[in-house]
Amino acid sequence: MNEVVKLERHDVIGIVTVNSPPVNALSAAVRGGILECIKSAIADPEIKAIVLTCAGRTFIAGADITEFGKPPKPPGLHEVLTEMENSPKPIVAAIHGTALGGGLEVALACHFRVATKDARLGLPEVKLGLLPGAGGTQRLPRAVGPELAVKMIVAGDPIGAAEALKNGLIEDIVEGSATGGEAFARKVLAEKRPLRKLRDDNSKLAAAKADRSIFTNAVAALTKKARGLEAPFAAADAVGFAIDLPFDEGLKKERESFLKLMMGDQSKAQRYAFFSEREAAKIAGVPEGTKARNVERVAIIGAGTMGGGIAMSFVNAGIPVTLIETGEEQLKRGMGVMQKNYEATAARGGIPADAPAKRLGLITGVVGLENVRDADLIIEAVFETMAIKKEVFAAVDKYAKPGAVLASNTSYLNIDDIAKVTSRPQDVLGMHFFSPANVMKLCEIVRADKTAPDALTTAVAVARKIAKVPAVVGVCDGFVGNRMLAQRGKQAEKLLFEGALPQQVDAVVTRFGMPMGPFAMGDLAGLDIGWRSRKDRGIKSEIADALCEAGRFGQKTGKGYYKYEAGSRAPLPDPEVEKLIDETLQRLGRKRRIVTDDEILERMMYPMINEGARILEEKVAARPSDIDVIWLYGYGWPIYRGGPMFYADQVGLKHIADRLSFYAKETNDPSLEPAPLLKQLAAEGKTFASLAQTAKAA
Ligand code: 3H9
Repeated sequence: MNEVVKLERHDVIGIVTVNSPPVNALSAAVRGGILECIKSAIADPEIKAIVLTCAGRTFIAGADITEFGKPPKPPGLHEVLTEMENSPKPIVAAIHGTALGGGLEVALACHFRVATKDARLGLPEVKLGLLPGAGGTQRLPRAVGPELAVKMIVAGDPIGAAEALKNGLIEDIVEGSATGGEAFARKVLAEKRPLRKLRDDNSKLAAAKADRSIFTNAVAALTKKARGLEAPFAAADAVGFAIDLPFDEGLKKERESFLKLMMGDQSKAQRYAFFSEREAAKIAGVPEGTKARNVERVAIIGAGTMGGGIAMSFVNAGIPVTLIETGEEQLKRGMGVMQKNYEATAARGGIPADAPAKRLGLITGVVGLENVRDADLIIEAVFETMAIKKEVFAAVDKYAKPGAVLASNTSYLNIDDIAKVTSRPQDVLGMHFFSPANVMKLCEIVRADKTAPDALTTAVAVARKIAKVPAVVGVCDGFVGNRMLAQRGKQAEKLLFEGALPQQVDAVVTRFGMPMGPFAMGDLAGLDIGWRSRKDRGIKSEIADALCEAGRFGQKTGKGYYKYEAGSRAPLPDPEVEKLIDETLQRLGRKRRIVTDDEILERMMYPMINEGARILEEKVAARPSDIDVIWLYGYGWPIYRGGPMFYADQVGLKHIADRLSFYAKETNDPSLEPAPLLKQLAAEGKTFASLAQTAKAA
């Protein structure tokens, strides 16, 4: 009927097929096409039942997110769904791939739903800072009951076909979506099944109407971790409307909440994060069509905390790993840690009971670097010392097969220097995982001077395959994330010398939405590491040094910037630390002043943003959004604030540049002077986002 939706007739069955790659999102053309095809099928006297299905890799994956925030184009999705639900002829949604968001809402407006066995169905709008806006919050509870519905809507995670069948979301599991849907439609006709309009079916709401605690308990559990976010709470309220209000009223209130969230800052930031993550997978400067090399086996050198976590990430994705250590003892210890970790997850119900054995079975533990021979990708995760890394890479160069990608998991060392000890610098790059590597999603892919485009493409593809979010960065000390973090650390420390306390600084940072402040983070990592490194380099940091001299190494000694009760990781403010800070300042002849929370926030955030601007100037990151992805997935930056560069654009670059100049003078710190790029954008009244647009236009 139009270029993206067509209607065919197989005798009495009308087949409406959406074909709008890549994910059949509900653009205006798709909405218009569906509406027209459904109307035609209803009008065609030969057609007795209708199947709605999709071509390509998936059923409709949702509304077209790129249309949000722009003037709406007709027809609206509601109009399409009303036409479908009111059809006098049965409509069967035939689902394969993912029926998500508006896609599932389309299916819920059909009278029947069938799906292939690997299909996934869900309402993930909350992850974009939204709630389902086309009846999902009203129809899903009527299909599966409010308890499961609120779980699916507030957590946003899809369910599989088997669970969907068990809970009444679909009627049947079929072999192929189009053929299975057609066969099911014939069955509906043969059995003269009555049309099931979910809007009119309140049977599954009765239990929650009678006992509201079923619903409220589920909501309380789901929103426990939603600190700072608006959408999960609005979504839970909307499911409540389904229980309390007639369908049409619930629908109206759902729509109001949806529009409010869509226009709000949080959803804007979350939609930006969605596209930034996908943009980051596109490597700047790599010729289009560059193919990734084949990776079937990975060797990981080092079975310590990082090596073990990386190994788990690969086997979790079903990719076999050769885990290499220098001795049996180290190997045994590393394998033991992984086993314990898997068993704890299985005990919590996070993975099936047989998963630990299966996953550990994919890891072959061996001693000796010659065992890298079979691997297509080799990741070095040994001690962070250049001399050791060089030794390992020289040996790996001897044994690795031609074309294998050689990656270092270093968090700051120069990959160019590492590549030089091999005869194949084109195959060498960095894959910087974040601790705990089996949990944290970020992987900074470090492009060295001579790294070949297809080696880079391989690293990015592999990272995505193991469910990491890759971001390509250039060589520099600390790469993007840790380099910016160092600026924050420097200011945090200075704030203590001016009168702030660790708990005040950390509270400002956590109130902003970060999971942890710099001092709690220091206690977690261990303060002795920095102390030793400062001693080696002949550098002093009076407060941190004094803490270490008093045996306060952080969580591992039960005290650091905070004190910790036995067995607890909760940081407790410690008067002894305040005393120690006072004494240190007195010794240095300094006076404490009142430092406001506003100043703390500015001095925690703006120097990092400034460093981000320098990183862009030096082209260590290709796009501001890549920097944001790094902070979102590597450091727990709150998703509803989009990332540091997005946040900077919201605050205004002129304000940030002015404040940095002010602090540079006020605290006598020339490193705080705004970077030339920041200054220039501020002067021109531009944003960091404008750089991405210029780059795209180029
Ligand atoms: C909604 O539905 C609101 C309604 O309740 C109310 C309406 C009134 N729109 O992820 P991939 C692009 S909110 C536009 O790499 P995969 C994506 O940017 C929506 N574009 O593939 C990428 O483009 P490019 C609720 C979209 O196989 C390409 O498709 N739905 C959309 O790894 C491939 O994406 C969701 O939140 C979209 N909705 O994963 C689902 N979706 O190639 C969001 C994708 O230029 N989508 N694109 O970079 C997903 O979760 C994943 O894309 C999906 C496929 C699982 C579908």
